[in-house]
Amino acid sequence: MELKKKSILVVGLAKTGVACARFLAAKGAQVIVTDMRSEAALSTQLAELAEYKIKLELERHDEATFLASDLIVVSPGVPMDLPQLVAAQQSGVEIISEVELASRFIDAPLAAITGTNGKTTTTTLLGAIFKHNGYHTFVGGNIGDPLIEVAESHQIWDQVVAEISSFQLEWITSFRPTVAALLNLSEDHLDRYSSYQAYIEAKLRIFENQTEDDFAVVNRDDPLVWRHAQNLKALVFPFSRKIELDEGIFCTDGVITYRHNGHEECFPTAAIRLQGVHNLENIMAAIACALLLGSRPDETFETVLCFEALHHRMEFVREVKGVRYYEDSKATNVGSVEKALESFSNITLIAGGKDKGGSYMPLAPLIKERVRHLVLIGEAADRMEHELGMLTDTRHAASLEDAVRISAELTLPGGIVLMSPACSSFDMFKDYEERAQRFISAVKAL
Ligand code: UMA
Ligand code: ADP
Repeated sequence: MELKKKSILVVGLAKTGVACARFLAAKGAQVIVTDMRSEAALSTQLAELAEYKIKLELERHDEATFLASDLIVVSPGVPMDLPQLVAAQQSGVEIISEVELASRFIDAPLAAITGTNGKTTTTTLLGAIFKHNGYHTFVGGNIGDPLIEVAESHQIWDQVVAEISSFQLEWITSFRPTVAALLNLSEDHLDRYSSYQAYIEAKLRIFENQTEDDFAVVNRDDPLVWRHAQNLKALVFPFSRKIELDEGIFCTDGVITYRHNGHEECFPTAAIRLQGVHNLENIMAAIACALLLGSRPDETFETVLCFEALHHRMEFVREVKGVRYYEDSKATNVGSVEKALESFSNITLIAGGKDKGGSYMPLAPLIKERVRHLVLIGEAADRMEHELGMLTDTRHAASLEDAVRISAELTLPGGIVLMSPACSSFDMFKDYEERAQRFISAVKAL
């Protein structure tokens, strides 16, 4: 792909925009960056670009600049229906996402992981497996380090593992993972998409450019995923914790079995540290990707055995007066909260935050069965009360600290206080990590 002297517009100047602008400028492109934020708000990002010749258009998106560009590279946080993007698309300007740009410069096999939940856990585990197998491995994408850094690094990578969000897939044209995994599908990001179907279609684009030389690792137990896996061009490699498969990976009677081309590998699950049925799914998906891309079974399973749960995903914090406190700040949608509620009983649930537009009703059976008290915070509190409040004792709290205090008063010894919000954190906190730390501090202060 020739970039020299091309006029390239980068939309959004956070992590992705900075990495793209740097990469493109180093390749000799004439780079313009546009962001709705001000120069003062972007001082950190601008400092990172100080040594490059880059034109800035801040606090506005100028349609004329979009239309005059040879290529537009869009950050994931910028919605597809931005009027300036729509106008540029209509006038035939090429528009791509950052992962599309990156993939055009990646030579190594690419394992791409998507799904509503479990992406970060699976991506991290797969990266660890490859590294333990001795591969020089880049791990990035939605997990934190933009994928374009693979190309920027000028290193020769043996494996590239990318966590991929629906946002990143919106502007792909040739992005083609050697192995693409779809872990599950449930409602999320309905503040960005016009419908659940639109979100699903964005996610399914991960398979769009694959051929019969590639693999699609898919959840056989998720009816929606399995239905959409029927017409893929790639070889479908299912995982299941319910049924035995002739080709694929499955878990029965405490043994994970991998079967491919008449070859079989077995791994007993008893000594695995990562707990929960959802994590068993993540583990099987990671093993499948690893073995399909050439990892050795022994090193792969050694990594699985040692792998611990990542922070802020159903993490035990402390026991106070016979009540156990768990923090699940990364549970930002209904699908992940369902897994948390399935893991405990006698629960005081702290939930709420920035509403993403989906329904909370799928939680109703588990709330009714397992949640004794529901303590609500944030912008979503009223809607959650409206949809779930009649099912259990429900309270409102003015802050997270208040919610912890109310929960401590309400919960009897033997009970569980679980913060599993079903919402993003941006109404009250910088991000889910800050929300987690605030919860941990409040619990430690009890
Ligand atoms: N902006 C505009 N105009 C707009 C919208 C946004 O100028 O209309 C600007 C904002 O002012 C801001 C920039 O665009 O300066 C934000 O860009 P961004 O949101 O894409 O932020 P990045 O830091 O580049 O982070 C992105 C991903 N963010 C999102 O998808 C929202 C990060 O995923 C990812 O780690 C990073 O790229 C590296 O690949 C975060 C995320 O929340 C963790 N992802 C969602 C999720 O996991 O649920 C999908
Ligand atoms: P993601 O990167 O997709 O957000 P994480 O691994 O960070 O996934 O986990 C996010 C939340 O989802 C946590 O609350 C975690 O307990 C839960 N979770 C992890 N894996 C799964 C899965 N396979 N199915 C449902 N929920 C999951």
